[in-house]
Amino acid sequence: METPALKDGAADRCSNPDCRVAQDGRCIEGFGNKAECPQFGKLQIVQMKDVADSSLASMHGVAMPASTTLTVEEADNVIKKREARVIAITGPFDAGKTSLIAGLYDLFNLGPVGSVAFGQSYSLQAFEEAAHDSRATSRRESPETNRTPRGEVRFYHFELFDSSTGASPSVLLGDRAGEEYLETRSNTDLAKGFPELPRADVLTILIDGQRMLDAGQRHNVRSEARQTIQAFVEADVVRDTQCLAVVLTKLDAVRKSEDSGSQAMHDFAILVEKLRSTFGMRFTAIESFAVAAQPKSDGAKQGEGLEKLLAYWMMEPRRYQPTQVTVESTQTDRYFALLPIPQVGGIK
Ligand SMILES: Nc1nc2c(ncn2[C@@H]2O[C@H](COP(=O)(O)OP(=O)(O)O)[C@@H](O)[C@H]2O)c(=O)[nH]1
Ligand SMILES: [Mg+2]
Repeated sequence: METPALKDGAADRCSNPDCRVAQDGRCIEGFGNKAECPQFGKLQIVQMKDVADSSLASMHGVAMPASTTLTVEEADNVIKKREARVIAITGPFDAGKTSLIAGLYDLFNLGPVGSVAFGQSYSLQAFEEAAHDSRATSRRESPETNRTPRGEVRFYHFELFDSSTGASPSVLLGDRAGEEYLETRSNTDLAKGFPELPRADVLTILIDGQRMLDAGQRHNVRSEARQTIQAFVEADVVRDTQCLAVVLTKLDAVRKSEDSGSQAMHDFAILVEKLRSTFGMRFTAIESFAVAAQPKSDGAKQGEGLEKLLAYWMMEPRRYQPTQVTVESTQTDRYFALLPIPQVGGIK
């Protein structure tokens, strides 16, 4: 796996964690010209051996290969040890969940996203794989992707710095197969086995812009979204300390469709209002966003809308505090039963 090189305009950084070139301009390898250094201008891959004092390295009994996605247990260790934002990215298959994660990673490769700069990641290889897959998929006509496997949530990890607030949290993005979220509509108890939901500071639900263009599907898309949130509420896995982000994806396609684009936008706005009136008391805030994480046309810029969504994700949360209890991640029902009552504090 190649280390991802930064593109033009990227921040001055070196993938060698010992190199201070960004601070004092001196290359630790002694290269006179930064362009000659094979490490310069690459994102930093965090190896477990390099982070002796890190939250993950100091975990007991968990061996994690470097740069992959995190399990629930590993994510909990990050949450316990440092300031974190947990984002559950939900929505049906093909709504654009993996593309959203990959699109954000692509933006960080170009430099800060608004006031938010990339620090490091425990999941760099996983981001790189998602981005590669997402770019390859976006070049194909058929929506065939490397499907997110069923039965597990995977957390992508960033450490970010927000210069507007001074916060430097870990951000954990939970990704799971979309079919599983849809299945909660007929069996709400399934949602109790989704550990990313009670942990989430921002529950993010994606609304597939492409499907919203289809008059035959539009109604289904809206009712799926409402029923999915309803299932989460009935399963008691949402907290009133959480924020909800309702995200219309594939904005480029929506804008390009002259006939149905404005109808799709209009219906999306109605959906958001409906969610506010039905679930407003259940969440700290409900906000809507429109994004083009991986546009296939010139209807939107690459990554359009992600800066605003990221700013929402970065808000200081009310916190879920994981317990010290360690249980097998397969015992999700039992694990859920062990979750403590969330602590209150932070935004309202
Ligand atoms: N037009 C357009 N297509 C997109 C965009 N983002 C994702 N897609 C496409 O939507 C399909 C599903 O994306 P994916 O991220 O795999 O969805 P997931 O199943 O929710 O993870 C793929 O064909 C993507 O190329 C976008 O911004 N614009
Ligand atoms: Mg996916």
